[in-house]
Amino acid sequence: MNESVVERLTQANSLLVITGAGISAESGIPTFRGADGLWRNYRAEDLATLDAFERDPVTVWEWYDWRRGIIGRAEPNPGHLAIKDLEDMFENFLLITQNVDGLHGRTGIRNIVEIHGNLWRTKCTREGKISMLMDVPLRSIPPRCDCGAVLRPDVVWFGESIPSYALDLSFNVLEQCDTLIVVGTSGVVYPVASFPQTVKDNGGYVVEVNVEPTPISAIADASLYGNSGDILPMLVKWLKERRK
Ligand code: BJW
Repeated sequence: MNESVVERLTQANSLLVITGAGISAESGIPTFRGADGLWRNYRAEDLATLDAFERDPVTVWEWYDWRRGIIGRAEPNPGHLAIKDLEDMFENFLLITQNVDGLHGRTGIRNIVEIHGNLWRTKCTREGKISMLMDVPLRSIPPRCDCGAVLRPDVVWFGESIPSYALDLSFNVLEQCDTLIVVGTSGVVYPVASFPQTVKDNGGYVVEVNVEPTPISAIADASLYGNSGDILPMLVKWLKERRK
């Protein structure tokens, strides 16, 4: 582990962690891009847009039903647990996750923004009512609300706005955060892709954890290459030793 990274992290006043699909890869959940990515078999614009859903809700729900099956059997991995440890170590802490799998929540983490929603929640396409739907597999596709309207997953698709409460909280924390750890994201989907640059512009320190370089590597102060389930627990261990 890079000594100066650990040293710098011990001095953090306000720690922000951002995660993407890579943090859940070691729980057996496919990422979106890359060799075994979800987009390899499906075109994003066929599945992750409102247009696609309105055209063919059955195909879109079948994709979510398949993913819910995988995620329902998955457990948080050492990377998720290490981020919960970081929350316990830093007074000012926020996790912004792009993941909709809910695995961070299952570690008991409290300060979390699920910026792209959660695939265990549904939204009524008529009334906008939000509900939980835990059935795996789904009993009927597409699932319907009590009012008879089709339900949609409560997630953010391409071209849709991030919910304002999630965006406001993220921007507030971005403005005051002095240290960012960005984990397992390809850094190509906005607005989150712009967050590391915002932290840099405000004079903050950015550490990237990924198995390979990404566009974020060019602006990060340090890049730690390897599995997040190995690197993050090691980082926590070193931080704890340094604080003794
Ligand atoms: C490991 C590992 C291990 C593997 N350990 N690492 C500005 C400029 C250009 C375009 C736009 C812009 N602003 C908005 C846009 C449009 C669009 C966008 O960003 N397009 C780009 C593709 C160019 N953004 C939006 O539409 C967003 N809305 C918005 O901004 O509203 C306002 C607006 C709209 C339109 C125009 C302008 C403004 C909404 C984005 C919603 C994204 N939704 C999805 C689906 C969510 C639901 C679902 O899951 O079903 O979110 S798409 C998908 O990508 C998903 C992810 O959260 C997101 C990011 O992917 P992520 O997490 O980075 O995964 P991967 O697979 O790409 O990367 C995995 C990484 O892990 C890799 O780097 C691996 O190396 C690594 N890894 N194993 C560590 N073990």
